[in-house]
Amino acid sequence: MKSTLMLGGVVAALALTTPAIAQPRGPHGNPDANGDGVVTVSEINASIAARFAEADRNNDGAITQAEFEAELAERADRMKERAEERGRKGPRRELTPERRERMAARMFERADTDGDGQIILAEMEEKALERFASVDTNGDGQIDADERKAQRAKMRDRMKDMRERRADRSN
Ligand SMILES: [Ca+2]
Ligand SMILES: [Ca+2]
Ligand SMILES: [Ca+2]
Repeated sequence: MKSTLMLGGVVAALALTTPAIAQPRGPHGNPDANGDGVVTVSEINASIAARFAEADRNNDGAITQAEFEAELAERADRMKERAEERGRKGPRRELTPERRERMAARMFERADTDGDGQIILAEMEEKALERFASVDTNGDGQIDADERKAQRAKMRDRMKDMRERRADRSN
């Protein structure tokens, strides 16, 4: 039961700190800017920069925890709206604010690699490139449809694991 309501928030949080390599479509979800079906490092960097600018609300070049939380909340709302537009049911219940805050704090910590309490673009890029490399299994600097598919399958497994672990815990 708990699994479905957590999922929206988890996906939103993942989407904020990691490039959406595996996401096929969506206003912020598709880094394949020129639509040729492969995603390059420069497309990822452009997508990260756009996301960073959006989250850095006061444009001072750093994302604070408050900015991060605000962005996360907005994203979760947007995802819910989009799901509803497509006729799917959103999470049955909202994440409680406490829960969302806790999750945001964890995500923030992970993204703030030097632990100075703010996320700068370089930190996001670094994470993005790490992830890019892990998805680009043949190492040609591009992520093609097959690699994307493999990544999506991996994500699905991860979500499933998370759900199962939650189910175990609530038993
Ligand atoms: Ca800022
Ligand atoms: Ca930092
Ligand atoms: Ca590749």
